[in-house]
Amino acid sequence: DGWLRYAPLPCSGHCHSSLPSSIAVLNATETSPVYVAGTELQNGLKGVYGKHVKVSHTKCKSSSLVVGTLDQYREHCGPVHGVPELEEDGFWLNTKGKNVQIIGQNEKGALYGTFEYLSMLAQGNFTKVSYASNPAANIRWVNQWDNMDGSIERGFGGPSIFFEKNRTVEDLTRVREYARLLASVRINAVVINNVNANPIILTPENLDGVAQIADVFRPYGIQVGLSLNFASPQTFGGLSTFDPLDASVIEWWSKITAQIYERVPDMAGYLVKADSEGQPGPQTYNRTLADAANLFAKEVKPYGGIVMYRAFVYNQLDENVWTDDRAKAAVDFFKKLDGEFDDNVVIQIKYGPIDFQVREPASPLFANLPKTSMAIELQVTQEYLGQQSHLVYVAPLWKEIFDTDLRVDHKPSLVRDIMTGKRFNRKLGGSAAVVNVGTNTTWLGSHLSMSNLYAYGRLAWNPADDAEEVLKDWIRLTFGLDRKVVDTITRMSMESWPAYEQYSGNLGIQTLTDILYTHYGPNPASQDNNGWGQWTRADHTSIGMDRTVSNGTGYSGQYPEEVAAMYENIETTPDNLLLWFHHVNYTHRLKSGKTVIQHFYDAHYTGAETAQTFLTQWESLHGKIDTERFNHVRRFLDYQGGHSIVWRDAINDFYYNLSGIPDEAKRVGHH
Ligand code: GCW
Repeated sequence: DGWLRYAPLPCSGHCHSSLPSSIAVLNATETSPVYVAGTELQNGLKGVYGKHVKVSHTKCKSSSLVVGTLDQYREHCGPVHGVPELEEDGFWLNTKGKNVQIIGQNEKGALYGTFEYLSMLAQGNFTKVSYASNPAANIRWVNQWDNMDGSIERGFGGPSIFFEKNRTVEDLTRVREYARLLASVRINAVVINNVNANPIILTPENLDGVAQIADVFRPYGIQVGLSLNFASPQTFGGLSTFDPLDASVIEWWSKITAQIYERVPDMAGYLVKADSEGQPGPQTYNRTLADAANLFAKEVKPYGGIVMYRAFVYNQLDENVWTDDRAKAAVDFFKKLDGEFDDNVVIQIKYGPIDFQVREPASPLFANLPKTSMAIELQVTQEYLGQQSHLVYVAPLWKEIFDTDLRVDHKPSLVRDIMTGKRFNRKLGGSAAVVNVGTNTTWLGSHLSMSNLYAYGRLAWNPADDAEEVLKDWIRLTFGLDRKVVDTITRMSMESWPAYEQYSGNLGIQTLTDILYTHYGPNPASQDNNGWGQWTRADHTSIGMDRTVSNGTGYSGQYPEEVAAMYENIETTPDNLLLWFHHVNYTHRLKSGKTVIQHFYDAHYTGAETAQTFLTQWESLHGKIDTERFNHVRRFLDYQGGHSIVWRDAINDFYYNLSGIPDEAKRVGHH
C-alpha cells in the first residue's frame, strides 16, 4: 500500500461530524476514475476513521460529499459557484460549504482531488479549505526498465510486475496496486518496458497483454507507453533495413502503430533510446536524430500520442584527448536540430549531462532547445545512490536542479520553467522518472526509498513544492502522526543526500562509485582509463575535469553567458562543483580555506559519521513503528552505517596512496 495505507486514527472532537456520511459519485461506470474515486473514499474513511459511508450516483443535493467533473456537476447538481478556471487534470477542493466538493476539470482531476482530500484526512487534518490545484506540466510520467524476461535493469525491488518469460504476466493484481499509488501522486503515464527495448514486446500476444495492462491503468487516469527498439523493422519485422526514411520501414511502423492503437486506443506514446550505448539508431544510415524522432511522431500523431526521445546519446571517448568530454555530447548532438522536431516530440533529458550522479550541474541542453519541447529525466531507483541499501532522499537534489537559473538570453530561466514548457511557451513538457518497482512487497526494495517515489509525483505536479514539506506528508501517511517519528525520519532523510555525497563523491567529482560493472560501492579507479568519459583525471598531484573554454573541454561554454562565466572562473565556481569544472592540485585551497585533499579526508569522515547516526536515530523509534517495518529498515541502516565506513576508508586510502599527502588529523593511513 505504500503511503496509501489508510491506517486507523483516533477520531476526537468534532471528527465524526466533520466526516462525510454519504457520497455522490457522478459517474456510474465502474472503470471511470470518478467511480474509482468513490471506492477510494469509501475505503479511506473506513480505514482511517472506521466510518462506513454510502455511495450513490445521482443524489447530489442530499449527499455530504460530491465528486465528479465540472460537466458532471453541472448536469447532476446544477450550476457551480466560485470555482476558478481549471486547467487540464486540475481540480477544485472545497470543504467549507454544506457538502464537500471535489470537482475535476476532467475525471483524472476529480480522482486527484479525492486523493488530496484523503491525504488530509489520513493526516488528521480537518482544516476547512477551498482551493484549486492545477498541474505545472502535462507530462508526469514514470519509466520502468523492465525486461521481457522479468528482470529489471537497475531495479532493486525484485522482478517485474509486468513481464515474465518473455510474456506479459497473467495476474495483474500488483499492476492495479501500482496504478493506485501512481494516481495518488498524479502520475499520468507509465512506460512499462526497458528503454533498452526488446522488439518482442511487439508480438500480437504481447500487445494483447499490453492492452490488458492498459485496461488496469486506465481507471486510474494512467496511460501506458512503450519503449521501441529502433532496429525492429529489420530484426523483428524481417525487412532488410531500418532506415527511418525508407518507405518500407515507415510502412512497417505504421502497421505496428495501428496494431497497438487498435488494442490501446489511448496509448500515451513511444519512448526511444537510439544511437546510445550500443542501441541501434538513425546514425547507421546517416540520418539525424530528428529524422528518427519525427518518423514515430508522425505515426502516433493521428492517435494523439507523443514521442519521448532520449537525449542520452554519446560516444566512447579517448581520455588522452584533453578536450574530449562526454558531458558535451547532448548539446553537440541536439542543439543543431532545434526547430526540426515535430510538435509532438519531447526530448527527454537526464537532469545532469552525465548520468544520475550524486552531484551534477543542470544539463546545459535545457538552455539550448528553445524551439523544442523538453522533459527532465530523474531516477527514483537509486542506481548510483546506494541502490536502496542506503537511505538517500533524492528530492533535495532534484530541487537544486529545478531551481537552477540558466539565464537564457539574460532572463530568469529556471530549469523547472524550461522543463514544464513555461519559459519557451511549449505546450508539452514535464518529467519522467525511472522508478523500477518490482514484486517486492516494499515495491522498491526498502520502505524508506518510497519517499522518493512519493516526492517525485508531488514535484512532477508542482516542482516549486518544498522537498521537506513533501517528505513530512509522506512520513505521516506511511508511519503515522507521532511527532518524534515525523521529526526523526525527516532529519535522517534530509541529512541523507548530503551525507551520501560526502562519502561517495564530493566537490563535484560526480561519483566515485564503481561505474564499470555494478554502479555500487567505492571504486575510484574505475572512472579513468576507459572510454566511458566519466573521468576524474586524478594523478599524483592533481584531480578534476577542466571543462573551461580557456583551457579545457569547452563544456562551460555550452551554458548561456552568465552561467558560463560563473563556471569558467574558478573563483566563482561553487566548491561543490569545483572538480566538475576545474583540474586543480590536491593542495588547492577551497573557499572554506581547506585544501582539496583535506576536504576529501574530512568530508568522508563527516559523511560516514552522519550515516552511522541513522541507525541510532531509527532505533529511538522503537515501539512507535510496527515490528516488521521497524526491523526491515533497521537492517538496512545498520548496513549503511558499516558500508559508509567502507566507502570512507576506500576513498581516503586511495587518494592518500595516490597523492602521498598526509591527513592533518592523522586518521587516513593510520587506521
Ligand atoms: O545509467 C545508465 C545505466 C544503463 C541505462 C542507461 C540509460 C537503461 O547504467 O543501465 O540503460 O543509463 O539511461 O539508458
